Amino acid sequence: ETVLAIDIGGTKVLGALVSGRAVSEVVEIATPTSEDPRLWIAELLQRVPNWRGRYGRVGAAVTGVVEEGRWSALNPKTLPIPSNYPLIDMLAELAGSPAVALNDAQAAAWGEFRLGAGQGTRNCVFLTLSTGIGGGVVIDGKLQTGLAGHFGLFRADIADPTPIESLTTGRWMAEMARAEGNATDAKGVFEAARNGDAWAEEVIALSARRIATLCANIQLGFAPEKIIIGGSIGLAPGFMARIAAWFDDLPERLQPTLVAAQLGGQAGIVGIAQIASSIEG
Ligand code: ADP
Ligand code: BMX
Repeated sequence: ETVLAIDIGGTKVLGALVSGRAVSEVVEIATPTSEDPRLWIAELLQRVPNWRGRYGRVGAAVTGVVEEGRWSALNPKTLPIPSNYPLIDMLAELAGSPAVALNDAQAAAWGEFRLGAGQGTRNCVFLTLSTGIGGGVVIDGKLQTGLAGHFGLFRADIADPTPIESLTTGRWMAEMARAEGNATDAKGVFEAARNGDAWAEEVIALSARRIATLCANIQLGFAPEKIIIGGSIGLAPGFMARIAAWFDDLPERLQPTLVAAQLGGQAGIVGIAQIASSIEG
């Protein structure tokens, strides 16, 4: 069955028609800044009027926490989502079909577990290094949903509300660039580093070191067979290797195994399509 699959991140929204692993007609827009999430979906659907009638289900993989069909931000700096927004009802109404929704990294974890780099494992963790840091955990073949896996919100100190994602990924890299007088995004920081700018090199090195710390702690928490890395920052050339280089300092049995998402930036839409196809309705 064909699924209208939508991935809403802090930076971009992807839409596609997905059937199993086959992804067709991907569209991408910058995440809208209007207040009402209904307008975000409407903006995407307006781009693809000819998709009507070509899918039987709709599934959304979204930044933020989804509990009983309701959607909220944990870190409004990643995306300011109205609290307890009735996401599944809105999707079903706009798309005119049965709907499912899950956190973006959880959906991607499921996509990778079933059809990507997590195949053959029983326990794996997916980490998206993107606008923020998202996590999805599969334990004994079962995807953990709701709040579980929100590693980007881990803090170093309960008395300091700054989460690790605000010290490592997209939004932070852009802030660091601004502090250097460069109005650019994380992508621009990677470009600057390739051009030999020392400040950009330092930003990337510090981010990789902090994320290596996070991965080492995840390994102790869940002992996943693999930690699968996705997101545009996670998949930027050389970045995973910089994280993994820190593991050499750990005792061997504590070292995580990092692998790149096989479905790349499509892990979320493939994963949510798998889940949408399996529901009744
Ligand atoms: P989202 O968070 O919306 O799911 P992404 O996974 O694309 O989206 O992550 C967005 C972040 O990745 C932004 O901070 C953006 O600047 C950065 N980015 C996009 N492309 C690249 C690239 N080629 N190299 C490094 N960073 C990138
Ligand atoms: C944040 C949190 C997670 C999300 C992660 C990655 C919000 C709005 N989002 O930790 O739910 O999985 O960001 O999101 O609180 P992305 O936009 O970087 O993919």
